[in-house]
Amino acid sequence: MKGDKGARVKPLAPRIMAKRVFSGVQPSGSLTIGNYLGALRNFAKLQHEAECLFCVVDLHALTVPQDPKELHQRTLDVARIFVASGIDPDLATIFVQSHVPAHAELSWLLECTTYDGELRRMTQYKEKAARQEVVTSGLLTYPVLMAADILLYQADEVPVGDDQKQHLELARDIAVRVNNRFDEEIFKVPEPYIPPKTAGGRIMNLQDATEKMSKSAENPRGNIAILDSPDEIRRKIKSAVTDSGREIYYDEVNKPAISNLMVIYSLCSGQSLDEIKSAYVGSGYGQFKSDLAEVVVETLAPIQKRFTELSEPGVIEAILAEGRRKAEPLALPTLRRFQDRLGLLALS
Ligand code: ATP
Ligand code: LTN
Repeated sequence: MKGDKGARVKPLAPRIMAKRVFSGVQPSGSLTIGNYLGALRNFAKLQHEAECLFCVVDLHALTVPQDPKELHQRTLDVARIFVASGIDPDLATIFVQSHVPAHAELSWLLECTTYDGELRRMTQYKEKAARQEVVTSGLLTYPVLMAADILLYQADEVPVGDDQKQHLELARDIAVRVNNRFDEEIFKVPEPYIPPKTAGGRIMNLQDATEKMSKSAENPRGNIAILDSPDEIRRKIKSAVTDSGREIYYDEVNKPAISNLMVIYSLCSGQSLDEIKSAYVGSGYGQFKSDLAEVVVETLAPIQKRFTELSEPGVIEAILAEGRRKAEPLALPTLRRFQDRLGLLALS
């Protein structure tokens, strides 16, 4: 966003872009540096080369129990973090999933073309279901809602972290199946945009380098939240688990914890993994961790500052209202065409 409080400079003419990009983030916890490095940072880059839609996927968060007040607050906060981390509402469309009812409508139609076996074998479903006392059918059908999000906008590309690969493959399978059934391109088949691990595609938990950092993890000690204070960041990095030995080099198999910290260091500082390795020859983990903490604090400081500025009442709400106005007309033609092909009676 350019300018002060609401004085936004509108682009002079609609931008004609060759590609359309869609991605979503759940308001299911406080966003982590994993979300930032794996997804948000790329959103901000892509907005300059594609027509981008970034969505706070509140309906997805309902697949596991949520406190209504917290969900409400987090939905606004995720949108604020989008903008604070560099997504410009004049370049990209930022909106809330439940504000465009077509997502839920298309999801139902797609559920009727998806097999239960396809959903039961999803890794994330199996992992999340194992952690719940009761498993809702929403948790099972969640990847279909994600497919609906993407297919509704005829997205060419979907920037996500590595954990979403399987869900994206399902979205592609569903698109191909529907297109084949009607012998017509009802849906564009989307391409994943997943950074390699060394470029942030899978940031691991600081307390357990075999687990991905996740904002809804029970123990927040393994996460660095984008909004953590400098002291919290220093404390969490100091207590991060390390591997045996004292040397600092990248080796995902034998040194998964140090490798993860090196990736975070590299992406926050702009230094390559080799440069970091050379800089810390003979210095041990202590110095490396305390420098890493400062690099992370410096990376997050401007985001935190912008987040606070965006907390003024009405600012983010106005951005989301405009986002919905831009998103809905893009979604409806696809929904209507699919309804028609299925034989549903048009509104008269
Ligand atoms: P939850 O724990 O509630 O499932 P999450 O932290 O996995 O949430 P999402 O809202 O599901 O976050 O994901 C938002 C985006 O961030 C997705 O593109 C996802 O792939 C990416 N992402 C999430 N965690 C990581 C991570 N540890 N490393 C890299 N990318 C990540
Ligand atoms: N399932 C994703 C969030 C998500 C998403 C999407 C990502 C929902 N709809 C559409 C990309 C495109 C997750 O849990 N990270």
